Amino acid sequence: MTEQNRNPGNGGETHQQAGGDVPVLTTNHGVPVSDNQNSLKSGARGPTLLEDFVLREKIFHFDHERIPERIVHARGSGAHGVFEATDDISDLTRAAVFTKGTKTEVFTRFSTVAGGAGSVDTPRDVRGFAVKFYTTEGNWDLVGNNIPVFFIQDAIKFPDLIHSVKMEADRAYPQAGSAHDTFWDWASLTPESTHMQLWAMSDRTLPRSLRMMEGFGVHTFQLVNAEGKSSFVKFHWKPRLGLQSTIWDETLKLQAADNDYHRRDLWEAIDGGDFPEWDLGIQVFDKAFADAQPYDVLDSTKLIPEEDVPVRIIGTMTLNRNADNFFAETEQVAFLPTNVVPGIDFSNDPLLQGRLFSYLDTQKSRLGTTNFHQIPINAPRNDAQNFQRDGMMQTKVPKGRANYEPNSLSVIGEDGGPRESPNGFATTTNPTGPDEQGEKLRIRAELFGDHYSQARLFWVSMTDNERAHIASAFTFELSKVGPAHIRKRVVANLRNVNEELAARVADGIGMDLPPANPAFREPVDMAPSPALSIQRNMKDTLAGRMVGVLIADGSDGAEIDTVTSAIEGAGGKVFLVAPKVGGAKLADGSMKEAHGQLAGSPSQLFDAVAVVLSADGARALLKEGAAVQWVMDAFGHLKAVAASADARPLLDRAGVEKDEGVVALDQIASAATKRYWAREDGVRTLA
Ligand code: HDE
Repeated sequence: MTEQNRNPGNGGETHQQAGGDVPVLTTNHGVPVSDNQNSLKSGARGPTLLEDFVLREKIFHFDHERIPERIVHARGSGAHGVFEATDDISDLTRAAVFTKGTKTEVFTRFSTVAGGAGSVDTPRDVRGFAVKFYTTEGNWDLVGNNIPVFFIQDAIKFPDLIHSVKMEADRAYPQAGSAHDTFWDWASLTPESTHMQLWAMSDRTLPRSLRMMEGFGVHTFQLVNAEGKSSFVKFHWKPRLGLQSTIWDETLKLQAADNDYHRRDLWEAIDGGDFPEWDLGIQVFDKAFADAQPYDVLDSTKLIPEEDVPVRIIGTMTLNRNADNFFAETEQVAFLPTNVVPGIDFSNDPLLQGRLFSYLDTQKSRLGTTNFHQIPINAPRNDAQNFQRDGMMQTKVPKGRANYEPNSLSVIGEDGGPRESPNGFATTTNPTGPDEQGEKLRIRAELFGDHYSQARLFWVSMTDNERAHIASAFTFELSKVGPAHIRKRVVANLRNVNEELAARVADGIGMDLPPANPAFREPVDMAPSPALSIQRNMKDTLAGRMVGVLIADGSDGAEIDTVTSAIEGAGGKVFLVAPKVGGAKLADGSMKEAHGQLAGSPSQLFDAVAVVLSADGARALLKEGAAVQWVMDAFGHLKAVAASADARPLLDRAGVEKDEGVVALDQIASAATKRYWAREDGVRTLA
């Protein structure tokens, strides 16, 4: 408990004094501080004195509070959790983290890519999905994205990609999106980015929640068993809540309603004990499979359809604890794709290979010291033991003289230090894949030249609605691109993916269809992969979802209770919205407190809505633009709209037409689990 004390000598301001169990305020060097609110002056109205070490330390520390933000993935949210291995895969890997039944502490950070740390949560952007496993054999970092492929095939192109997508160099905008000249200039000149362009323009980049997106290791890795036998592997995270995205208009409005929408959603879910879970899955295959595919498994612009190699679930991650301190943990966490453990190894994917040196370098410059691994969030739980010494901010105190290897001091009774382990990490000598070595060439393998087959695969695997969204997204982004020659090049490239897509986009931006861009390698048609569609992989559930309930003076308390218990009974959450934050005076005269005020709680924040109004209440709200918009948006964003009979005039004013998603209050629980896709305009079936 803090005892507050008014200091009469200083204008009666508040001073908090230590007492009882309350710790004494000290400087960084432990010197007790008597006054934290007044600097040392030469007389009450005189100059501040240089000798005031309390003031200087406080301000100096503050001046240095910021560290360089990540060049990419600057804006992120992190949480602690646990990974439990649920299947025996000892035939595939000797990694201890995968021993069935083993529980391993993890820290996971989700991020957007292009925006700075202070940008918003909901731009159209790829999401980072990085997990640090603190295993008994050291840290394993699976640093992936929510999209299974990447824009480029070779790490040497990464700075170009990132420079083009981040804010433009002269004007410093846009802050977080790809809808601008430089990105599309670069992308249209880089045909290998076509497949990922389709993913980026799809609903994958508009997740409803970080808890409702998949994660992918992207690259091909290797698993190595105790006998040294290796297999190729791709890693997948599958959210237990199913996949879900928002639609574009909803996303734009979400950004206006809450810049921290995803961060808040994750925090509040964990804080409320609603722990998000993902299953970890693997696609395992061998060289014979790899050699038989029309794509190169070392090419990160390609995926392996789940229909060809099913995803085998081998464990579950549960995020069950929010960070105690954002800076110390989420900001300082340093992921390194080089952090692999015995039993997991790299492949020759040239994009992965390039990442292997980048991250160590970036962490050293970002965190300012070669000892960044000693920061608690980065420190392995099995204690690092080696002869690396000194460096800035060394926090350990190594003992003894032996800081070199080999040494023999232990024989004379001194600690000779750590020794190698026969079970330690050893690069596999049994690479599963194309491990050709040869002349030194700046070159890529033959099959890397196919830039369109999997973009086609993605297109044909979408539902009609998802295809409409992709065409609209290209149209939107290209509408933000000034130079006509760039727009033309993007469309010329899309003709190699699908003629109808190209035609829709050309029409959308008002352009004649340009000749197709010559394909370096003729694309092949692959069988559709339903696993790639979000709409097909949504779950009809209220778990993890929130229903907004609009009430006003005169609403019926019994109706509110019915709706609330139906939603909560189905595992959802209720958010009561009223014109005044204090709540509404119900029909029986009692006051019902609201969770939020109408203008600050637009319906895009919810997965479905219910409108519980009396005839007078509905009449009053007809004049409130925010109320009409609330209902109109919920309907337009394809959500269930449940309403009391008396609320109908408000629904009519909002243009709500009757369909199976517009229901009576007692139907809310089942209606709210779905989106009503038939409401969308401009959706055509695949030609
Ligand atoms: Fe990254 N990437 N990346 N990346 N990346 C970084 O490391 C880089 C790539 C990914 O939450 C940086 O700590 C290169 C693919 C995530 O802290 C940097 C290349 C994938 C995160 C870097 C890639 C990723 C990063 C910036 C091309 C998906 C955030 C700050 C070879 C598999 C991790 C930092 C977090 C972060 C470099 C490509 C995912 C500069 C050179 C492919 C999730 O080191």
